[in-house]
Amino acid sequence: MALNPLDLYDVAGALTEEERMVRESVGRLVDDKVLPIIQECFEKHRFPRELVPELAALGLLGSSLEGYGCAGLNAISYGLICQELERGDSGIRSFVSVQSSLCMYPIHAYGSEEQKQRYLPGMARGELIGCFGLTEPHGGSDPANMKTHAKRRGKDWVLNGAKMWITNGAIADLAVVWAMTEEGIRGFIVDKGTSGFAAPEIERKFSLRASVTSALYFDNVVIPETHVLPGVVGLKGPLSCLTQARFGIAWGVIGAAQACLAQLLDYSRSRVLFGRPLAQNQTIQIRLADMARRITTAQLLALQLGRLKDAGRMQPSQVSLAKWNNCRMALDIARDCRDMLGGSGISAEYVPVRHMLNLESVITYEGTETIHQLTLGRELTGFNAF
Ligand code: TGC
Ligand code: FAD
Repeated sequence: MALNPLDLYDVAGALTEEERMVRESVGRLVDDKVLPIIQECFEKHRFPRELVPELAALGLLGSSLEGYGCAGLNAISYGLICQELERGDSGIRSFVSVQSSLCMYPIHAYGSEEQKQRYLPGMARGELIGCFGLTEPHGGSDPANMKTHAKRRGKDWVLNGAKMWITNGAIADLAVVWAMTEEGIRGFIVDKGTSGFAAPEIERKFSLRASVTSALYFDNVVIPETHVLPGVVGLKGPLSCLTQARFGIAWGVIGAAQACLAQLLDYSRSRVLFGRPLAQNQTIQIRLADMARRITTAQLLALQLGRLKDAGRMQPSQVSLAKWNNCRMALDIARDCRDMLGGSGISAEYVPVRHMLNLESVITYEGTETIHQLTLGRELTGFNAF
């Protein structure tokens, strides 16, 4: 029996019935609703906001959270959601990552009951959009050196500073913003329209053009105590959110790589050069085989990471290894597929160049490749080399 070139080790066969159903239903959404419009969205630099109700209807927003209208799915299901969405476009997966792992997760994990009731059901329904402000203009890799700060004034807080490269910022109804206080780093929920708060979109991007990226500015923004996340103080607050989102990215990028390889397999069979299909050349076969090897390795890594997460045993450095390996794998495959398409590789008719440009962001955000290498280096040696 011929193997599935996109799933050589039958990872699909290792899934539970529920996980398989999640993957299939998200896959259908991507085939029917994302793929027909996404290239045009990318070209026009437009986030397809009309898809948000569809994502919500399938339970994809805050899918691994319990209660508050969330689906309560396991970690592997969340990974499969990301994988299918990113097969469409990294921008759609980014939207879901930020909404679920970076905005709903901290409210769920660290928020008061009132905050959870106020925000989570609306966010699960896609009626409220969230963003996550950690990175600052002077350097995102070292968030401990945070300049955005909040000072107590009576019963309120006053927030000042700036955040940069914030996904969903300009379309967000609320921002979870991390700021330095006298007690350490704390999380603040800033509602859209709060006086002194602005979220202008960053317009000139070559990457993630179907996603909204913004700056956030805080000029004496008054935040009531009811909008402070009570459950966490310190850098571990935002870093714990990143662990959730990085897990999803490690799965998501597999989808982007699969989309590129699938297109290249078709193309290399039908393109005839020197009297034979491109696919009949040894060097082309070696390149395709190498892609399949790397995708398979990434799939198995993600699956085991998901099992560790579902068992409550996943460690941040394991997530770093997977984010690093799988982003590198996907970016290299997208670039190599672009090359094997020849001149067509730069055409909007083919997916690799869009995935390649997107993956330049994905390998950078949620911790650059270097940050994850150094995280693993620290795990192995015990020395902090940051
Ligand atoms: P360090 O001393 O290592 O840690 C401080 C405290 O945090 C704890 N911790 C973690 N907790 C949970 N998950 C993790 N991944 C954690 N990593 C560390 C740690 O145990 C400690 O706790 P405690 O109780 O002892 O205080 O902190 P450090 O200052 O040495 O920094 C370490 C480093 C460099 C790895 C960290 O700063 C880092 O990860 N930098 C990269 C920043 C980053 O990834 N930013 C991403 C911004 S969000 C984004 O990009 C969204 S894109 C989304 C999209 O569109 O899809
Ligand atoms: P820098 O930290 O300035 O790094 C520059 C270079 O220096 C990198 O190559 C880095 O690897 C290297 N470097 C850093 N430290 C070391 C070291 N110790 N040793 C050797 N090399 C080092 N952030 C959010 O908070 N929320 C979001 O929603 C969000 N969305 C984003 C969406 C997009 C499209 C992009 C591009 C970014 C987004 N980010 C977001 C920001 C992202 O997390 C940061 O870009 C990333 O963490 C890197 O920070 P930086 O851009 O300031 O680069």
